[in-house]
Amino acid sequence: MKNEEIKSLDNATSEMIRHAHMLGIETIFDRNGNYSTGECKKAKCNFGSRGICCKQCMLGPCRISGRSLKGTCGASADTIAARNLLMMIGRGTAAHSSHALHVASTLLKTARKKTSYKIKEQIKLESISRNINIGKEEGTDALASAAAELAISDILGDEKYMRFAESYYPADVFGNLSNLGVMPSSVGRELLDSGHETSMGTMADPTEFILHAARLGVADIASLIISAELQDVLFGIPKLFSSKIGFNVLEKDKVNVVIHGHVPLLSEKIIEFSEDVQLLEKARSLGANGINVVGCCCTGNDALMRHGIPVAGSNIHQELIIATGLAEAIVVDVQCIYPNIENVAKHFHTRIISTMKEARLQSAEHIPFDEENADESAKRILNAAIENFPKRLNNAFLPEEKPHDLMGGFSVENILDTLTKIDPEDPFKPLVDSIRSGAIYGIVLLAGCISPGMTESSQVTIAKELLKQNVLIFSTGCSAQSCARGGLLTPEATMEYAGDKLKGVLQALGEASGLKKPLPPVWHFGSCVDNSRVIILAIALAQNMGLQLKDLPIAASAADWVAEKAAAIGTGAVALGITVHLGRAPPIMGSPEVVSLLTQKSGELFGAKFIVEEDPIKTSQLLLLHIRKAREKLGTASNNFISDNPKGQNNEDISISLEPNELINPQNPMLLRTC
Ligand code: BF8
Repeated sequence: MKNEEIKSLDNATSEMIRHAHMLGIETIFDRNGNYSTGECKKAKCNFGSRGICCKQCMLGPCRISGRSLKGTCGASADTIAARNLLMMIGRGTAAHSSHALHVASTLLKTARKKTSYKIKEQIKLESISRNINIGKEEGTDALASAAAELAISDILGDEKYMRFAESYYPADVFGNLSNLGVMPSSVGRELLDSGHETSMGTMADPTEFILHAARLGVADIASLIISAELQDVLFGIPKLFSSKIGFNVLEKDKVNVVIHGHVPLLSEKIIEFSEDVQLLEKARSLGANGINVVGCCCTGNDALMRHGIPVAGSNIHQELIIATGLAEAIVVDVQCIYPNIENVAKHFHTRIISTMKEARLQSAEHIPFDEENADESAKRILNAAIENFPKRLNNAFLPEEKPHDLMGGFSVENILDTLTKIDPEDPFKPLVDSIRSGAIYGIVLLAGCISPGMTESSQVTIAKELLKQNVLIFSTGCSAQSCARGGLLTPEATMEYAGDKLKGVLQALGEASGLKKPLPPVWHFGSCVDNSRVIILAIALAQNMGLQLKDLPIAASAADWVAEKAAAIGTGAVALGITVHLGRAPPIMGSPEVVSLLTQKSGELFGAKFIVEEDPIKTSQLLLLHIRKAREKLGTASNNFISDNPKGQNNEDISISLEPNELINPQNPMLLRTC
């Protein structure tokens, strides 16, 4: 990676990359550089990135070009791109629903007294039970069993519709999706069918592929709901915590245990046993001043939301966390775990410990996690980390930059608690009134990943642009961590970045929540699974405003998305009626038909669509335009209209240079880089 590219990252990351280089360690930043240099500006395969490479069978691999407009079997570019997209979304949905299955199965075993977990949120369990219409069982364990069994059936069963989808989505959305044939039966059924349809010589209709992709997206979001809701039952509803983010949350005098991945079943136990008296004594006997658990990626987000555990880094930082030489153990569960961490660890004493059968690494040690013996698994891992402390090498390094303060742990429940203090009779009223008056001009969810290719944080730029315009920002996943590194998750950020009207709202909410400071302008809702919290909140908001979801002045943005899971969530959100911005085009640009389905026809079908734009400033303008159109329907478009946008225009003048035709033209040089 070139020096000038390193300089354009945040200071701590740049410093850690330089340190890794000095030690001869290769990271994602170098490997990404390998794909951005040479004769091509982008050495990535154009056929793959446009979705028109087909390797379904041994007639190929085939790729669509000026010479061959069809695969050997005759499949068109549209068929190939749509089929590839369905497979991508299928993998994302499989990841999320596997997570949901682990959680549901643990809840079921807990209700049957086969685990050491406890049901922490009886009231939430009752509310979930009412939602999914199983309120007749007697007692907590019976209710928990019934909810868990239903969740498992949603994932593996064969009912007409997923109950968590049918009961959590609004009636109008359910009606529309079922009319379109986009309500999923079970995730397993949908994945089986998609595996069949995408097999060679089966489905060839691009529209049917995309409708199936939407069905999987809808199933994906129902899986997120299952995970987040049942995790709350087991581990508690998130609370507002002040914490920190940055490499320097690792502590030189303590045993550092990094919890990384997505499913918090084991990490909850690791956090619990990090306070175990015997283990702490053992750590002290080996010269450590305690056990310091820190997070990475979404397991980190989850631990932050429920325990205030600090975050060391996001997906792109996992190798650099090891390069500090301070991690005794990196404990991984599933998803977003980059295989090279075990190579980086070879330069240090760090033990990489895989724990779940779905995510074994090539040579890392494996301590299997089994929910029926969760305490033993956690203790074994903590013992391994403690025993590793004296083996720390003499090459520990931390960047100069101190960790950033942040506040996280937003949930539907704690927002409602705060609103109830303002209006006990009608808690949603203050929020609804603020939106109608324009004090909150709109709401944008910044979600998804970050990539090594971005030289500055798109999310931070978008957030700052929107906050000026009094748009409230929700955030999840690595995007929330990016906003935290950009200093946007603090009360002080409200004073610095929010427009005056939004500032007033956040000050009132901060007072009501007992903070004596404003709430931060970016509300960190947790991991990517917790996008479901935002969707549940949006559904409740729509109901309280007497609107459909698709008519709310809200949008979502995955400005730097990387994972298949992001594609699944985004597609599900569009199907539910939430317009989604993507900062990079999905691999579909070789098919005008698929592009049109996702960016135009989806508007007719679902009332929402994908917007693709790389530039963060243009993105904020596009999102504002979307919100403005929604406000026009509310009859409130001119409220609170802002004039201090970058070009000094008022919003009426905002010109959006990315026209739909640009998007659907596969010859668009912006999106089609050739040698
Ligand atoms: O689920 S944001 S890189 S860590 S996929 Fe992964 Fe993307 Fe990060 Fe969490 Ni979400």
